Amino acid sequence: MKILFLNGPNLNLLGQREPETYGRTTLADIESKVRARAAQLHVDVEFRQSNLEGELVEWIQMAKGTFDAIVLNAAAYTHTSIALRDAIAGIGVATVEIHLSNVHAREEFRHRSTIAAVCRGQITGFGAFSYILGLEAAVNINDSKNKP
Ligand code: CA2
Repeated sequence: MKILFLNGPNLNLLGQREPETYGRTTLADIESKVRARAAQLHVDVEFRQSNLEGELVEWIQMAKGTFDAIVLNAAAYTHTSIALRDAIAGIGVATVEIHLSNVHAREEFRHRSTIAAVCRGQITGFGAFSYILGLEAAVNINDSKNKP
């Protein structure tokens, strides 16, 4: 099984700024934690970050036929992007929406997600552990799909 982790704008700054909201863990630290758990679960992961909406759209499109699931922290594009929503809806690859912070406990504009309805579910508020929960959810979706 292959899982694609996609990270949206500014997540490359994790651990360097706003530690009160996002903690001190860097995206590279999170990737290491995900890789360690993925090895235990015997799944392959690919981890990418982009500040560009179009690049994220292209990565989602190319996941079809290559990856079994996507775990997506779309960052600010979560709240604005119809392009990401259309890409997810268009490929038919199970996608799990994740967030470090609890978006529902923050500003009103973060309560709305343009992608939630086309994702299999949403994991929000568990810090770096949201990525591990996203991984577990993706594996569980795939296992359920392959059960007779
Ligand atoms: O909680 C999350 O994971 C978010 O997706 C993070 C986004 C935010 O726009 C979403 O509402 C919730 C922001 C990612 C930017 O992260 C930064 C990290 C350090 C310094 C500045 C930004």
